[in-house]
Amino acid sequence: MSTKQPPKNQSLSGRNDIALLEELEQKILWLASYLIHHANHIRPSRDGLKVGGHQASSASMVSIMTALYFHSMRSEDRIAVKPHASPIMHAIMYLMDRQKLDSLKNFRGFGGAQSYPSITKDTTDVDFSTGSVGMGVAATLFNSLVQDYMIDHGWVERERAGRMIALAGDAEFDEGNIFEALLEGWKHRVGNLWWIVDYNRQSLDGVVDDALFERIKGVFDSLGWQVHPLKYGKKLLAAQDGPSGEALLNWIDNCPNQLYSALTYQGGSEWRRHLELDLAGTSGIKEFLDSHDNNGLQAIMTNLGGHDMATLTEAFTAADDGAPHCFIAYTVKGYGLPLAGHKDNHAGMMSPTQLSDYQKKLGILNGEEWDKFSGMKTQPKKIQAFIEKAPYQQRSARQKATQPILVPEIVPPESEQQSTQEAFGKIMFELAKGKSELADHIVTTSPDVTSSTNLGGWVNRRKLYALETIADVFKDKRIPSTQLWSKGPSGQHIELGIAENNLFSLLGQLGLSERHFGTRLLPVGTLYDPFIARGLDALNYGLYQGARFMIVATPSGITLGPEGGAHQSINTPLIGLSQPGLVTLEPSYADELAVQMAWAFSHMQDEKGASIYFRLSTRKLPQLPRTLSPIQSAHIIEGAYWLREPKRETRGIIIYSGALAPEVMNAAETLAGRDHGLAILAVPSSDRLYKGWLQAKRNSQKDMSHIDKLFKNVPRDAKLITVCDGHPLNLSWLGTVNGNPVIPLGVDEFGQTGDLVDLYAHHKLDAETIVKAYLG
Ligand SMILES: Cc1ncc(C[n+]2csc(CCOP(=O)(O)OP(=O)(O)O)c2C)c(N)n1
Ligand SMILES: [Mg+2]
Repeated sequence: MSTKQPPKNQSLSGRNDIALLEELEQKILWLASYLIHHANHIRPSRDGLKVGGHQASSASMVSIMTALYFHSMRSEDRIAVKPHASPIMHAIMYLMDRQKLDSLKNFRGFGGAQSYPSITKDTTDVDFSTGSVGMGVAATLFNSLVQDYMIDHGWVERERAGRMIALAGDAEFDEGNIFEALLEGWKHRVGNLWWIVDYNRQSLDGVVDDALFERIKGVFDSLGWQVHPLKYGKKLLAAQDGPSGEALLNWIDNCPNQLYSALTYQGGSEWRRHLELDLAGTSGIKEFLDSHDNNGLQAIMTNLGGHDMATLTEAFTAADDGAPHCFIAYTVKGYGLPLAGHKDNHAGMMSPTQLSDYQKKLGILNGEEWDKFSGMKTQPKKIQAFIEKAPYQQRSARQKATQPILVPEIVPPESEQQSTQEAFGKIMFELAKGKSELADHIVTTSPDVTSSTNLGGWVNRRKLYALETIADVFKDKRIPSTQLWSKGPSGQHIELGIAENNLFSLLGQLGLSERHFGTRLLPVGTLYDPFIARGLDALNYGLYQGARFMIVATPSGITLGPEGGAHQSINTPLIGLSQPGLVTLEPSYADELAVQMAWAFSHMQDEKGASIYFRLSTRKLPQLPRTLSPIQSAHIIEGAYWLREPKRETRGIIIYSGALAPEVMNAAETLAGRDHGLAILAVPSSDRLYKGWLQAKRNSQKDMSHIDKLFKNVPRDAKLITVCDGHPLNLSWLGTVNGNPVIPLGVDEFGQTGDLVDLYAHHKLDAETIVKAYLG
């Protein structure tokens, strides 16, 4: 992988005060351990639940994080902290005067410092939320790609590029999303990326396989990363020079992870016993052992690179070339605590007695547990000055985009017959052709389904994004193709491989561009609707972080017919309905889509807005000959409008969403002669309708919700026949609004191949079933 232009180096001279860093490290470890202890043993419990926190997982990260925050990180760098090391992050923020003491005291309490770093819930400046292991690690890679995009589009100065740093647990590398991301990163030649692996050789349940890291290292090597194993600290390296040094380091190299962990837990006397036995006869070993007491022996045998300040700071300083770097930092889980090395220590916590002994050892007086300097040898003033001078402290407050980006008029494409997917493609094409701020800030992406989701026209105009210009060979050779897809730094479409996880991870970072880089992007990602499930955790992760993006999922439902059951989506409307941070829209007609898209681009920018999920279809529907009135448009945005209003004699209402509109129209035609009271309600967004209703009910607002208003004249005994190409729950909730009886039509079993006539009949979504339901 070629390296990037290295970002401007801030001078780190004079920062190399290892002793002070070591002192700070001890203070941070204390504060992190104590804030967990306080939450579990001191703060009164009102519900009897264990509060938790991870003292051992935090301890293994303490040296790395001290080195980074107080020495190596620059103000532009962004960091994803291993979820269960959040106490270390909170302690560091507290020392830097960026975290309130009250929040520490309320760790894991309501409104307090969060269990896992959270952009939206922590009050400090968190760069990446973490929690679902693997997600935060991959997020740094995608944010690096977004940074390149921002630089190439002139929104970030190249010299101000930050390093994207992930602090990962070793067991996080069991998560497949990391490897999916790595391959994608290689394709896009991402750089300015540091992944620092806390190689404590332990996971939640036990000890990690000895050889695992060799394999993982191989992956990084083959993908062009610079890999830096930080195995031995300076003391161990110095011991190497002694007569028994080589033998000693060989012994450590060959020591199984399980044994190393166990000896770390047991301490000096056990190290001695094993070394005496295993290295008996080695020249110089006796002298080596005799020259260290048990504490000294424990210190030297656990002097791993990931806890050695000089090793860490040197390695970080040397890695300033813009390339992707992976540091495999050997650490001890529970480092410096009585929990060190024990395989069951993941959720382990120091007992009050152990904590009190630890406090005494550090010289922290009773009552001074939260004091920033208590027990430290160096003068508080000197420490304070050191903390203030850390390059990280030059971070300025997050920039906010000043003005929302105006959304130009979106005209519905004209055609008597068209699908919503087609209409989406045409709208995007028109935006691409036109000159608007909106179009310039849109960035599209798709996991290998760009053309089959109808984004091809947009890409023809706005081109593919790449670091360097790459010619379109087909075009140059004058081979006719509908895809004129040249690549270059000004392109606005980021092409991804098939992994949907990556799509959502990228959208999550694109959707945070304003937070990270001060300029808002409007990301639009397309995929097939059923494969949303493939990337659900990444989708949830992006939304949890507050990212704003638009997903266009198409085709959808059983309406994609011949593609069969593996491609037919059933429960996606319910995912949309129940997912916080996401508004789900499922129009039937091109004019509805146009109204919703214009609204959606604004809503994505609204402080109280959300991300958007369009569920679109490839079925061409005869369009309704109409021009929408402002009231109709407003109703479309609210989620529903009457196609045929109810009357006093109404005994049934057909309510539908999406691609099944023709079945409803056919049923209405059949019923036309027989029943004059038939009403038809179009629901282009069950989600908007539901949320509006829920909010009004919960707030017992005097204002009626949109559905309350629409249902005002609906007779109480009128039957609601709900029709959608997805799980029937999507619309059947409407029965609870006024207690009307419901006949919920929809899909609740796996699909299969077939044409629409057979499939709709099989799933009981055809006009005949609707008529029967109405008359029955
Ligand atoms: C997706 C996901 N699965 C499971 C968990 C529960 N979990 C939290 S930490 C952990 C083990 C992590 O081990 P490692 O990454 O080595 O971190 P360490 O505590 O050793 O530093 C697990 C399984 C989680 N947070 N996220
Ligand atoms: Mg681990």
